[in-house]
Amino acid sequence: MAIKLLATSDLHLGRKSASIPGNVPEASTRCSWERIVDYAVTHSVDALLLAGDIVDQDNRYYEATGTLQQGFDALGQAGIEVFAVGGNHDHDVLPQLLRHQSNNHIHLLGTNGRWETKTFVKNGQEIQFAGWSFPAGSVTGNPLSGFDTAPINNQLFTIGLLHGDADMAESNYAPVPLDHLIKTNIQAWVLGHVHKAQILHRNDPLIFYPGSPQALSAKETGPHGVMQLTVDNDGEIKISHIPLSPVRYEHIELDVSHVSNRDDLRKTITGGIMDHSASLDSEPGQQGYLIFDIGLTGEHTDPVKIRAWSEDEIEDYARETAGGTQLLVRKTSTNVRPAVKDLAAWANDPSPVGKLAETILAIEKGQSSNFIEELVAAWKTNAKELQQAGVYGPLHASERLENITEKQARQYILKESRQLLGTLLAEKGDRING
Ligand SMILES: [Mn+2]
Repeated sequence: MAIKLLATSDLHLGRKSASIPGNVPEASTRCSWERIVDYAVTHSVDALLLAGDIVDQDNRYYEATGTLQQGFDALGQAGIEVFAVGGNHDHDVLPQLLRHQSNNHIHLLGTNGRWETKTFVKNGQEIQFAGWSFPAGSVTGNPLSGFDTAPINNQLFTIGLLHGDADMAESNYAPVPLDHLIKTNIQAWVLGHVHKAQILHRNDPLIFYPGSPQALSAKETGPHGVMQLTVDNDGEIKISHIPLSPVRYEHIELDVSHVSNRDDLRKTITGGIMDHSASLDSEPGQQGYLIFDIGLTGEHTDPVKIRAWSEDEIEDYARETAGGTQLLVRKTSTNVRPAVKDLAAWANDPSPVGKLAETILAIEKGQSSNFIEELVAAWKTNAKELQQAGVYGPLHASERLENITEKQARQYILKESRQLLGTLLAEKGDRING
């Protein structure tokens, strides 16, 4: 016999996945909560583990709590227990919700920032959970520094539940060194806060982020779902990812060098989308959405036209796979190299076209110039200001722009230079031809 568990975090009940048109139920994270509960009941799961941020801070009283309670009730009727810790978003709402309802099968561990353990028994097999909940909306200290091993029974298989930022010392969301988690004498750690599913440590102990069960925006590409764990009598643990998200975001690149008319471009886009969706290990499935960001690449004599055609093409773009998944395009970006006969010759020209040609060639060769250095510095300053702007303040570190790097700056400048050169050459061509 074995104990079967489902682990999840960061559902953010009350929020909706971005870029889904209309007011469809699949956009709401309620959809994933219902899928999780349904999966737990139909697959006879023994317990559900929630590692924080199940309820979204901004919508915590509006629609989220009723939805959460309905799921808890269905789990209770099926005899499924829930072990949970609070995260930075739901540190206050979970204790309130659990106080006022008949939720004896729901165990919120480690309230007030104090570690707590609880055992779980099934068919004579006993395991224990150790958990810590956020006492407030942010925690700058390592939550494991207050970790007391005394209440832990070392004879039992132990699973730790913690919402926090592994190996992010500067984080305001319970930064915890991975080394510290490894040394705790706990056999498995279920972590919350990071939305991408990832296994940080395979064995002794197993340490992982199950990730958010529902992808919330185009930044959260790839499969999202829950982790299933089985713990057998000998303490052997197996882990597998169960995709449940009704929406999946993908970024793809398509070469448009061969495109000579609108029809070619349409075929390229549709073909690329179909090929990519067929290649995925998991589509969102029935009544699900696969939403693409498409980067157009290659070399073309008229990148401006490519861009205009692509914008027409993706407006109201909608297809469907044989499996019933809705295919949508959120946006295209054009990074097409202008097919200029002799970019190197242009590079000596004193005109703006020449300056752009020189810049493109230098970045492509990994070289630099004073002009490029100035652009990189300006880009970095702007990116930093954008990142620190008030509107981004409430976002988690994991939701912010990626770190501002030299490489990103150069890629951005290369893309914009190509775009601008294409535009200038197209205008030149218009004048000559006109
Ligand atoms: Mn969080």
